[in-house]
Amino acid sequence: MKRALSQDDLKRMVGYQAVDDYVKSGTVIGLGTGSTAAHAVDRVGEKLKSGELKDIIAIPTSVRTKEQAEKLGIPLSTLDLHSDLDVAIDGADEVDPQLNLVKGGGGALFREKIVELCAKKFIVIVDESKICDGLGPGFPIPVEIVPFCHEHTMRVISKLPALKGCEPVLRLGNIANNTADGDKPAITDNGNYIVDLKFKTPIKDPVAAGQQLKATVGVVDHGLFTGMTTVCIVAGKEGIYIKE
Ligand code: ABF
Repeated sequence: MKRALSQDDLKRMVGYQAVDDYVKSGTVIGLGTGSTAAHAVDRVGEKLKSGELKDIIAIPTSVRTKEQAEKLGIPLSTLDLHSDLDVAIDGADEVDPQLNLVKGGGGALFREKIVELCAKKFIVIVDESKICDGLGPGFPIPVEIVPFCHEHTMRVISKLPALKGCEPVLRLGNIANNTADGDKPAITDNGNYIVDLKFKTPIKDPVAAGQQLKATVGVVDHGLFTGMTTVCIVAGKEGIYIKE
């Protein structure tokens, strides 16, 4: 009897597909963070080992991804040395009909954003559970803030007009854990805190929400990735499809 596909099978399918379709020899690539992106990183390692891919330089978006890539023997660099990437591949927490994203459930949103903005193509890989009609209620919007006066910054965020109705919750515990456990603030790879903004209804204007967050002193960056996606590769029980 055929085994039903698990969520991890779906994540692996899109991770492999993205590498097979978009990563060419002799290019500079951005490696995302999270359990879906980890499959793409594995695939790059596998193809380098078999000789199918050659002369890749990869920029990781987190310490976790850097460690995974090192173990696989993927040659790594930084944005300081390579500002122009051919392609970046990463997962997401939510994808809306305009391919705007919520990212940062894994706490790596700042490095993800700075790397993915430098890529000519940004390929988003998700299983179907991440597709939504509007960003906000399905997954809290993570915001990276500096620890100094963080309670003040959280109050300021809760009053931003485009974020009306949000409840800011300081993330506790391990950075990769988006359920608040532990009693100490989670610390990002950049030494900052993460605030998860909870919404009961979809954000009306994700671009304005992102702009207002970015203009707030104390905010490093936020998990709204608007207008960045080139294509989104989605895996559902019926197979893989592309949204662009
Ligand atoms: C990263 O990993 C994030 O920006 C997003 O928060 C998360 C998605 O996690 P997963 O692929 O494990 O569902 O891409």
